[in-house]
Amino acid sequence: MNFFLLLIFCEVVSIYAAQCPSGWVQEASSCYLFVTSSREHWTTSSFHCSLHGASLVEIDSAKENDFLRKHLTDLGVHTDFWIGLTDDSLEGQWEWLPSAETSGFTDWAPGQPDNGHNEDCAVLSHHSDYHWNDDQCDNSHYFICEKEVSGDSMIVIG
Ligand SMILES: [Ca+2]
Ligand SMILES: [Ca+2]
Ligand SMILES: [Ca+2]
Repeated sequence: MNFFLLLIFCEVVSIYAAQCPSGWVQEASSCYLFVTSSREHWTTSSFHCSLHGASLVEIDSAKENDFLRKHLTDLGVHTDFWIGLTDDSLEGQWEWLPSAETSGFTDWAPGQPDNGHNEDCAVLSHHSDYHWNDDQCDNSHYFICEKEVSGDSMIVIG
């Protein structure tokens, strides 16, 4: 490989490497952080994501849902993860926060959401093959943050 080609190759690598911060996983136009360092209440999880310029994950499509479920299966931590879905403001009306988008795509586990113990926050449920379950918001779980892929590095390279 001559030097010029090597230079192009390195720049292409740096473009892709720079898209998500270290430790985040890129899929389509989003960066995801799977937080398994501490278990937090739903609200605290949301706050932790905001410190990263992100939000709890908002799942818009079957494709995104499949990616997350596969990634959690591959992680092999066998526990629930908070997602950004809540019906805390109006029982039974599920919305994504902070975007306040009403849920379109859903993937509830059979029999869920059941508001079993006044459950107003959603998890990807390990016991249900990472389909969704509503859980009590003050239970402590790992969580997933999501933010848009940054376009800044593209401008620098260009
Ligand atoms: Ca999303
Ligand atoms: Ca509820
Ligand atoms: Ca439930």
